[in-house]
Amino acid sequence: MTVEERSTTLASELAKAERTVHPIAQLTLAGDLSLAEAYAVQLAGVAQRADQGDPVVGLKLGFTSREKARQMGVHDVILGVLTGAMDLGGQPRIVRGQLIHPRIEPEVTFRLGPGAAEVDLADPRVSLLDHVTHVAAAVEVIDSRYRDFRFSLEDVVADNTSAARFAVGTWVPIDEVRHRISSLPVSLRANGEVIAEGNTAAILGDPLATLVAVQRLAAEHGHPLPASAVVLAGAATPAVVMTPGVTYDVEVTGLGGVSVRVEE
Ligand code: OOG
Ligand code: MG
Repeated sequence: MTVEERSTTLASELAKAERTVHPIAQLTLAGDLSLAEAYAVQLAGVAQRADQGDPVVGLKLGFTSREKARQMGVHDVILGVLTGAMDLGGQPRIVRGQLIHPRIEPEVTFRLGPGAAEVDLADPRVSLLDHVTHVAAAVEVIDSRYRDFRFSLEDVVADNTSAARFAVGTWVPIDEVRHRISSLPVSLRANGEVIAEGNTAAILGDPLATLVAVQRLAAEHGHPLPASAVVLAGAATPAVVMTPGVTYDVEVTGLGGVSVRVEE
């Protein structure tokens, strides 16, 4: 089997787990997988989605919060891809039975201007930071395709960083909040009760710093960057298991909020 064939095969196994809502064993239990190979599996999966009419709409970072990385037992920042089908849109709802074991994360998200898609991310004179136009509060719903939500760094990279769904609050022009985005309180409520609290400072010390990591990893592994990309900066608190019948509200003080409901 060639390297490409192996990537495609492993990507198909992960896609099947997602489609059938049936978790699989970690890939690294069956054989060695380097980080570069894991990114190749991830990007093979993204190419399969695109072939099926589900386009790339953005990128996401994982493990940008130390607490979050500790929760999952990993040690490095990872990059994943967001596609159109993951966007929950204006009335965010999770349909029971479509996801394996969803968890919710309160996040901050950036929007890049259309020009960002044209730049050479490997060019040291280029800075994705200069392309940020808007910022918003966001929800990410992660759903590992691995049994028990357990994985190594390579496993979770191959599984597109557990990306499953996301919802974005109202976009705010970056210039209105640039000076205070590095330290805003973040809360997550379940049916009105606070279940997690954090601060945007937990996201690499400053959520804007994530653009540097996105650029580095995207250049290194060959990630696509669409026009007007959405970039999820990473969770500000550890992820929380989602329960049917519960409405979750994320609030980033001074930036906005977004809610998602899990159907009964
Ligand atoms: C990987 C995804 C982590 C974040 O915001 O840190 C992530 C996982 O924990 O399953 O999205
Ligand atoms: Mg996340």
